[in-house]
Parts: sequence; C-alpha cells; structure tokens
Amino acid sequence: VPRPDQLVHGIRTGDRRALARAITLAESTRSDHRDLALEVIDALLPRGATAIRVGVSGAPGVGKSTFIEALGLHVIQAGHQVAVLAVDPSSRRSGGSILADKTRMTELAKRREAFIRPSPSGGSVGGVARRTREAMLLCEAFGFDVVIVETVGVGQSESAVDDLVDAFVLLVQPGAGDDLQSIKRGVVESADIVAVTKADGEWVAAAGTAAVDYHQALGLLRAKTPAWTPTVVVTSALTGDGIPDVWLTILEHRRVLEADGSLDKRRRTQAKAWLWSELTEETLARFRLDPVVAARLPEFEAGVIEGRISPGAAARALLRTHASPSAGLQSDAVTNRVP
Ligand SMILES: Nc1nc2c(ncn2[C@@H]2O[C@H](COP(=O)(O)OP(=O)(O)OP(=O)(O)O)[C@@H](O)[C@H]2O)c(=O)[nH]1
Ligand SMILES: [Mg+2]
Repeated sequence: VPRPDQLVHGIRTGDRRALARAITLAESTRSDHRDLALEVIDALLPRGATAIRVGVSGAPGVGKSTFIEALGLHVIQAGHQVAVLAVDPSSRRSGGSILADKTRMTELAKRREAFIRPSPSGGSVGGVARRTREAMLLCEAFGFDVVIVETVGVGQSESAVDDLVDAFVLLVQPGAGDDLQSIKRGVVESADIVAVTKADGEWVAAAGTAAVDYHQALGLLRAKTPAWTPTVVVTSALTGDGIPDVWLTILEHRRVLEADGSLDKRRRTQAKAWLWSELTEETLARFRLDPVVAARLPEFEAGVIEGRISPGAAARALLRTHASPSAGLQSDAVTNRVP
C-alpha cells in the first residue's frame, strides 16, 4: 500500500497509476484503505469549482456509453481533459456490463486526455454517489476539467447522480413508451438537458417527434433552477449530429448558473447533503457491525414479523442496545446516559 503523500504527489504530477490507486482505495470496504484515501483527498482540497461536472443517465441500452464517447471526443477536441466515471448499480452482481462499457468507449479510452473508470456502486443507490463523488474529486485534483458520470436509469440512481453534478443530461430514444415511462418516474424533472439520441437512419423523424413531446413535458414541470429552462437537443452518437450542440448547451447552462450564483449554491447544498449521506451510511454500518446488535437482531426481526412488537419499538430497543451494550434489557437507564 502506497503512502498518502506519495499518492498526493503522484496525482499532482500527472501519474495516472497514482490516481487509479487512490480511487481503488476510496472504493475499498477496508477501513484503513478508506482512511488513507480520505487523507489523500483532504490533502488535495480545497479547489475551486472549476471542473464541469456532467451526469448522463437513461434507460439501459439507450446509448449512454456511445453518447459519452462521442461527447468526450468532442470535448477533448475543444481542448479539455475528460474523466468518465461509469457507475453501474448492478455491478456487484454482474461484472459483465462494466467491462462492456469500457470496451464500448474504445476510441475515448485510447486518448491520453481521457480517463475512463468503471465505478462499482456496492449495490446500493447511496453507494453510487458516495464513491463516485470521491473518485470525481480525485479526477479533478489530477487535472480533469470535465467529469462525466454515467449511470443506468433505475429510478433513484438519477437523483443520486443529480446530487453529484452541475448539469444532468437525460438521454432518451425515440419511442412513446420510453417517454411516458421516464415522465412517470419523475426522471425528467431532474433533467437540465434532455438529449434525444439515435436520431439517425429510420429514427430521424421519430426523434423529432420525441423532442417536441419532451419539450412540452418539460414546459409543464416546475423549474429546477429559476435561471435555467431545461433544453431538448436531438443527437446521434453514431453520426455525431447534435453532439456539439449538447456541449454548447452544457457550457451555456454553466454560464447561466455561474452568473446568478446558483452553481455555488448548488455545490454548497450538495456538499452538505454529502456529509449527511456519509453520516447516515457510516452510522448504519457501525450499527450493523455492533456484535450486541447482531446478536439481538434476529429476535427483534422475528418479533416484528410475527407482529409481537411494532417496528418502531423494535428499532428503538435495538438502538438503545447499540448505545450501551452493557445495559442490555434495562434500556431506560441508557436513555439518561450522557456520552
Ligand atoms: N443508431 C444508433 N445506435 C446507437 C446510438 N448510440 C448507441 N447506439 C446503439 O445502442 C446500443 C446501446 O448503446 P450503449 O451506448 O451501450 O447504451 P448504454 O445506455 O450505455 O447501455 P447500458 O450501459 O448497458 O445501459 C448499442 O448497440 C449502440 O451501438 C446512436 O446514436 N445511433
Ligand atoms: Mg453504458
């Protein structure tokens, strides 16, 4: 295991292996690895909010990776360095799709201005934001000024990604079923930009129709930020049509949010939410690891399942056990205990 100062130095001087190792440590479930990663991250802080953070989400197979590759190549051409963090909520169960993602962005992966990193989410929605955010900070400290986060649209993961980025791009493809589904799920609500992709060949006309539908649907929604009206862009990752428009829209979104102070506000809110998500996850993890809790959990679970004790009462009793293992059943004594 490398020393933190070595990793910090490596990341500051453009050593990609140091960046990759730091991200691996951040993603580790081992507490000592996490400590190390956080030491590295904190040593690299603070930085201004200079990097552009873009989230790309959409249904499985909608074309996210292909779109990101096309956008990434365009962004590199515009003189930027781009990091792509591909989050797969299902990665714990099947490593397959992540590998496929990586191979799909073959052109982008060849570029030295790009860094592509599949990010395991640990199977939880919370995990998406948690580890990816740290990977994002590390990438930015390394010098990537554009970070794109890909996530499969499986309901809650979009809002987890939205909490992470400046601009949220929702990718959709022509087809009414898809439109209705996303609107129903409230996904469209978090979109700053809706990109109707696969607008090529036989799909061109349908893509135009879908764009109008989305434009109308967005008009009915409450604005996420007063300054920005969500924009619909028609693209094809295959032909490259509309990709420059997407990038211009992202830049315009950035300019608008910066001008009225909402970018700063957004990032502050996100940082605070991040703290609370860390506290929630850490606290829960510690609670679960507590041997006294683990020993007593089955009886309380059984009690709740069989209707002998209410979930609320069981939770409180277990929490009291956790707060003071020695107190055991005399839980009232624990309530008065001052830590
Ligand atoms: N015609 C056309 N096909 C596309 C376009 N973009 C992607 N595809 C195809 O759509 C399929 C899925 O593309 P991906 O980029 O892997 O989609 P994804 O959303 O990343 O998929 P998952 O990560 O598995 O959810 C592939 O067969 C692509 O070749 C496009 O702009 N036009
Ligand atoms: Mg993909």
